[in-house]
Amino acid sequence: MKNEFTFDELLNRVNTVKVAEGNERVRALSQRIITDLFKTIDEFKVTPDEFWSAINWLNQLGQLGQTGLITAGLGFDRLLDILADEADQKAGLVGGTPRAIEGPLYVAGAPSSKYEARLDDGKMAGETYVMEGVVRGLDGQPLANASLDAWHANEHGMYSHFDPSQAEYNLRRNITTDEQGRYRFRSVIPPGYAIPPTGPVAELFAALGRHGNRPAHIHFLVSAEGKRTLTTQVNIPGDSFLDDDFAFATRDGLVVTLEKVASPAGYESLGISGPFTRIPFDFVLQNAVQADESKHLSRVERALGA
Ligand code: MBD
Ligand code: FE
Repeated sequence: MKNEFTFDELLNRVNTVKVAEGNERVRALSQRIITDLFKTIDEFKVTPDEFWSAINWLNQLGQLGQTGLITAGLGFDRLLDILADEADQKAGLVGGTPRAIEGPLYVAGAPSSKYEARLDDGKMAGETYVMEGVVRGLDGQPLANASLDAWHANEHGMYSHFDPSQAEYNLRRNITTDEQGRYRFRSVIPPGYAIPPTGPVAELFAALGRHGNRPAHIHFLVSAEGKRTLTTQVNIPGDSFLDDDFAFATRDGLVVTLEKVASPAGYESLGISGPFTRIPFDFVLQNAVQADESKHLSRVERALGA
């Protein structure tokens, strides 16, 4: 037994000490990350004050539930999508609506209805829109009984559940497509999103000299029997952050077109009584390769084996 260590001896000891096999993959990944951090601290001469302020920052981040904001802002969420796209390409799984990151603000269990829904509570300021279209397979066939979750921010760029000032499930709904695979919903066009102005995320972005803005967007989780569940977002055209998203999540094929509609005819059941903006959009789902790909699950639900 020897308890005096050099840098290399300590690193080796940390990375190899064990009383059981543990999990081989967890051991390999943590060895790599610990080694990289040891080297970073040494090469950059990280001081104890710097190290402990970073640990305090991490604790704050976790306490505030903002880890998912940091993963998005540092590009990890988009990285996973790029790697998934590359793997799909190699496997010949191409076509359909492109995936886009889920983000940290999904909430399961939104009120559900057949074919149509209203997302806003009638109090949100802004431009009324109806987004509508068909959920299809790659063969173009409409998918009846597909399940579509839609969620977006309010006029202050805030999401219900995370913003206590909003009612439960405000601007969040689930829609089941009708026999022709159609869906439609009414809401108010959201503005962009900005990270909370104070706190650990704002501190890091200030230190990096970066902004924390996302262009206006609407999130979707879409699933159907035998199809691959799609997580995506569409963007509202004209936003100044469209090509400068802090989460690197906007995609070329996902900027919608806005149509001005003068007459509410045909939209009365959504409570529309005057001019509105129509957003036509079809979702195209790939075939599922494995059955569990069809489950209507968010990223964490999937990871935890729901
Ligand atoms: C959002 O609204 C969002 O969609 C992402 C990806 C990160 C932070 C806020
Ligand atoms: Fe969002």
